[in-house]
Amino acid sequence: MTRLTTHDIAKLDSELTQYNLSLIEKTGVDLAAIASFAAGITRENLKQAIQKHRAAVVPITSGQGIIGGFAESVQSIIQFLGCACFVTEAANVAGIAEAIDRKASIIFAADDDRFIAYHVGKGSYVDNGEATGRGYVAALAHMAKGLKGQDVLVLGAGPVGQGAISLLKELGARVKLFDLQAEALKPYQTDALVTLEFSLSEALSKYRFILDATPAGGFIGADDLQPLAMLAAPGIPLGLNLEALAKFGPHLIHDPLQIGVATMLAMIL
Ligand code: PYL
Repeated sequence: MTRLTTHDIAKLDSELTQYNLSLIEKTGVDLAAIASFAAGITRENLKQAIQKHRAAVVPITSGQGIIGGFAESVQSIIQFLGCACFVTEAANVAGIAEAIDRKASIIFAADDDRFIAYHVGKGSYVDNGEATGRGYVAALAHMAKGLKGQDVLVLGAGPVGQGAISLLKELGARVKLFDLQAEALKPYQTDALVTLEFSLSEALSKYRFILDATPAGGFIGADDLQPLAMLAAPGIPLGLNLEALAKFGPHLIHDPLQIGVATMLAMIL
């Protein structure tokens, strides 16, 4: 998983309303609708369930340490969806204890390897990778006005790609999977619903709908894609180069945290 920088999330909270409007423009629905679709609940269910919860975000100092603005950005996305949320004063285990003392029902926390939402009552958790993959497929499905029976190219079979594949299968899409690591493809070699692709350039030109779940940046050029290509790209940095971004921007879903965090909340409730 690529580690975000403070720069990646600098204006996230102040631009959430504008971001939500751009989602509606591209997909026809808002962040709450995308997250609830990914979680398999209605937007109304999400709004009702949220009222019963209070979330905490606990900063974690392990590994490369705290990312300036990360906890506050997660908090702003959760609050934007209408859920009460606070960032604990303390970090790490003291922060977890503070969250529980302050009656948090859901605890969000990320180190350099995992980012999870933990449901205190149920004792279960949701992983950001799976949630992000499902959330981005939900956005792509709305932008494409449905993916049933459609070929969808998934780049990357890591946690995000795996989350994406699980929802694509539920939607009846025909999954085409590319990954540089043969090892990552092993679980799908006997999967009848997934076709493996071995040439990136061929796959990019062959499929209109693309989910880029790789951590590689700038490897997709404007001429690599079909003229009517639609892309959902959770990966940081962005896989499209600047020329491709200029051409496909209106049909590209890409953000550093919003869809992933919103879907974590919808899935954990
Ligand atoms: C969850 C993000 C999405 C993309 N990359 C992931 C990342 O940057 N993970 C590291 C998060 C570290 C957070 C730090 C803090 O501020 O609590 N431990």
